[in-house]
Amino acid sequence: MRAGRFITFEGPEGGGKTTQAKRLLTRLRDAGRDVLYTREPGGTPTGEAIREILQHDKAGEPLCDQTEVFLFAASRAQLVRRVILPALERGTVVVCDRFADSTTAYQGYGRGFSVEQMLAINAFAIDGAEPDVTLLLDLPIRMGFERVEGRQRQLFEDVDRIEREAREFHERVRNGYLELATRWPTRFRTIDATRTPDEVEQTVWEIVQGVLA
Ligand code: Z5A
Repeated sequence: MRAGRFITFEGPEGGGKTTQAKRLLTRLRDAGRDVLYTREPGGTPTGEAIREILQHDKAGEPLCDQTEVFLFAASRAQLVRRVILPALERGTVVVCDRFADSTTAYQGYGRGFSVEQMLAINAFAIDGAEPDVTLLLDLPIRMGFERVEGRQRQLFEDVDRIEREAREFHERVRNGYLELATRWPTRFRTIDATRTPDEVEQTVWEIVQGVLA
């Protein structure tokens, strides 16, 4: 039985997913909701170890594209069963920073694997744990990269493996997300992420209030 609600943030680089997920968490807590923030890849000890391999080649060898698909799916399978489903059963509102749609967008549309195959792998990994709503923070690739570069300078972060992909890869990812939003118009809400953080937060909150009502 699923008493909670499952909200995911998706989109290309620098759309403000983490910023907005954290702001939403504060709003939900202030409204008296039991909430949980998690992220992909990661969110469990196994998932965080996989994240290190995926983002920084921690295994010490270049990853094959097929291996990448299964590592994202493995991290997700663990997160769903250990964290997301138990929380939803307790009645918690789960906010997840990226989820299965990231695999369809990045490995399907971005890398060029069959989208239907990515959907089948996702279905196996999540076993019915579909989000109630997916907030797609959409913005031009150049703007997203400028924002991420600003954050990396500020926090002395490394550029990760997927961020180093060519601009065309990220354009395919963005267009892929927009196609997914057309394919599932009830679950997806596309949000103009070029606006200020406060404006985006307000739109997110209006959508989420509708979902929780
Ligand atoms: N990936 C995949 O390929 N397949 C999968 O199945 C999954 C993931 C699950 C995860 O990277 C990578 O894995 C990601 C996709 C891939 N790679 N790429 N490329 P991550 O978890 O490290 O990071 P991310 O999810 O890609 O997040 P991000 O794009 O780097 O950032 P963001 O969360 O969207 O944005 P942010 O950190 O909230 O904001 C970025 C900066 O902009 C920051 O300085 C903010 O203060 C600023 N900001 C935020 N909002 C605004 C607005 N509205 N205006 C101006 N400035 C803003």
